[in-house]
Formats: sequence, structure tokens, C-alpha cells
Amino acid sequence: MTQRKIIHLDCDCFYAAVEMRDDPGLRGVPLAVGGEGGRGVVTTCNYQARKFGVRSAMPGAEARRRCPDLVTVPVDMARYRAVSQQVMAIFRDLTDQVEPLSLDEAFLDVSEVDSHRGSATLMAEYLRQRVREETGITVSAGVAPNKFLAKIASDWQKPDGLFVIRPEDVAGFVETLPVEKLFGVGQVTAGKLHSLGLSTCGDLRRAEPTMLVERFGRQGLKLYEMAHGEDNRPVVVTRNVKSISVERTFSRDLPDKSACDLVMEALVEDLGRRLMRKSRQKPIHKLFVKIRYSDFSTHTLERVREPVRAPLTADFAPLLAELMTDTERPVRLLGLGVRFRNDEAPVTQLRLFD
Ligand code: TTP
Ligand code: MG
Repeated sequence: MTQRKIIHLDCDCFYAAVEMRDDPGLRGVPLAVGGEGGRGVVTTCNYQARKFGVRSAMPGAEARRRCPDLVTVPVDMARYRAVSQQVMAIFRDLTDQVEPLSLDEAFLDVSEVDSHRGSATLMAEYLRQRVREETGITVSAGVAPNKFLAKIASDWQKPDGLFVIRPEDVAGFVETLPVEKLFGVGQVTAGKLHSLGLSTCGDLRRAEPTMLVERFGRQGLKLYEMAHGEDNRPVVVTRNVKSISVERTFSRDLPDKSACDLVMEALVEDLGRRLMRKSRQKPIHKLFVKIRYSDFSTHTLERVREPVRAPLTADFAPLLAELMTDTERPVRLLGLGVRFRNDEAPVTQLRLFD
């Protein structure tokens, strides 16, 4: 197998970083995004707030109990998405082998990149610098021979850090790596491992694989592989689906608008199924309908309609009403669909070890 060169990049306290960039008054204070008022949870917080134990997904009240001086600002996804697009565009400038994992992180396979003397370390520094200069936020990077180690490496020197695991460093690095750092190892599994005397990947490497499988089933094998620093998953370049639509051409024209209304219900159901399959996570930005009359003239109408997760017939009905001014005209094709907000998040989150 050829040796890969993978870079994992992950922006530091991403939403909070954007907020601090845009409001200097927020820079010197412990800051959380979301969780303001009585309800809601913190999405993220800056590193100053982390010193007090504030964390992502913590209820706002708990966060303020831990850090009474905490400043909170509301979530503003549109701004974070715009910065995310800029960041991903910088990554794609270096290589098209980019796999975004969320708005603020991505894997890059730079095995075939010749620029920067072919050095993944220089590439990572270059990307970090460009993101800082062009977007005003910092991103941490990990360089390693595979995805699993690159992701651990990007976290190693956070914030604003770079950590490199060269192929010859892998064995030494995983030897002392705590099992908690392995993907899929939460408190429960960690507790079980500790009770077996296994607290580092070195311990895991020396364990009997059969014993691991007996105790942990399939996960046991994964643990064993990860403890050896092995991971063969390729970087998967995820295509950014921009819209989903359904349409139907009728062998006999629909006679009028009320017939179209009926058919529309079925189309909306179809669309719902496709949305579930293809893009349940993606925020919808626009709805559109399309009709082709019996004389083949084709018309579409598109309207901003957000935020809608699963649009209903009632959401499309006003568009059809607006588009179909002559309700008695026979229709040969009817279609409808959604356009997604243009962000860089992948269509579906890939499960790491499946
Ligand atoms: P992360 O990269 O996990 O966190 P972060 O960028 O805020 O901080 P770090 O420096 O440790 O990387 O997530 C990216 C963004 O996703 C984060 O800024 C806010 C959002 N997010 C949530 O909305 N809820 C969550 O539970 C988490 C973990 C993140
Ligand atoms: Mg991050």
C-alpha cells in the first residue's frame, strides 16, 4: 500500500472565533455562542471560557454557573457559513481532494501535491497562514499518514497549532496515547478498558486481539487496529448537492389547476422521501415549482422559503398559484424541488469507522 499524506484542519472555537473577529469587544472576555437567556445550550465557547469548564452542548444556565462573567451572543449561522465557504475554498485551492466533515473541519489528501516541495507540513503551515490572513480566524492542523492520526494530531496543539506525526513516529506516538483519544471510546468503554489494565494504545497493542473481540465485539478489532495507528480509509471527496427536485410528465395532460394540486401532493411526498435519503441535514433555502403547458412552454418560479426542513404541500401551493395564472390551461409536466443553502457541509456525515 502506498503511503498517504493526510492533513486534518479544524478551526479553533469556530463560531466564537467569527464572533470575536467581528466584534473586538468580545475578544478579551469569556464568550459563549448560544445558551443566552433561560433556554438553549452553548454551541461553543472561546478558550477563555473553557478555562472555567464551559463546554459545547452545555445548558446556558450551567455555563453561567461555572463562569459568572460569561458573555453570550446568539447563533448566526449565515455568517459562520460564509466563513466556512471561504475556508474550504482556500483548502480546495491546494487540492481538490478535500473531504469536509462539518463547517469548520476537513480532511485533505495531499499525497499527490507537488507544491511546497511536496511537504505536507509546509502545506499545512501555508493553509493555516492563508486562513488567518484571509478570514481572520485561526485553524489548527494535524499531518499524518492516515485520517485517524491526522485528526488526533490537529487536536494535539490546539488552539492555533500544528502537529505532525511522520510515518516513523507512529509507533512511538500511539504507545502513550490514552485510549480515550480513540474514536468511539467514551466513558463506558474507557472504564472497561481501564479495569482490564488497558489505559494507553501501547497497552492495547500488547493485548490479545481475541480477548478484545470477546469483550468488545466488533469494536474490539477496531480498537486493536487503531492502537497500531492503522487506518486505511481514503479521503472521500463529497459532492456538494445544491438542489433536489422531482418532476413528472403526463401522457395525458392534466386538464386544470385543481388536477395539478392533487398531483402536487404526490410529488411533495416523493420529494420528502428523496430529502430523507439524500440530505436530511441540509438547510433548505428556496422552493421552486415548474410547469410545462401542453404547448411545451415551460415556466418556473422560485421563492426563498427558510428555514424549512421538510416542506409540505402547503409550502408549494402558493408558488403554483402564483405561477399558474390561467387555471384552465392543460399541463403536461409538473415538477417541484428545493435549493439548499450554499454551504460546505457534506451531504451526509460519514461514520468514521464503518
Ligand atoms: P468543533 O470543531 O467541535 O468545536 P470548535 O471549533 O468550537 O472548537 P475547537 O477549537 O475545539 O475545534 O465544532 C465546530 C463548530 O460546530 C463550533 O464552533 C460550534 C458547532 N458545534 C455545535 O453547534 N454544537 C456542538 O455540540 C459542537 C461540538 C459544535
Ligand atoms: Mg473546531
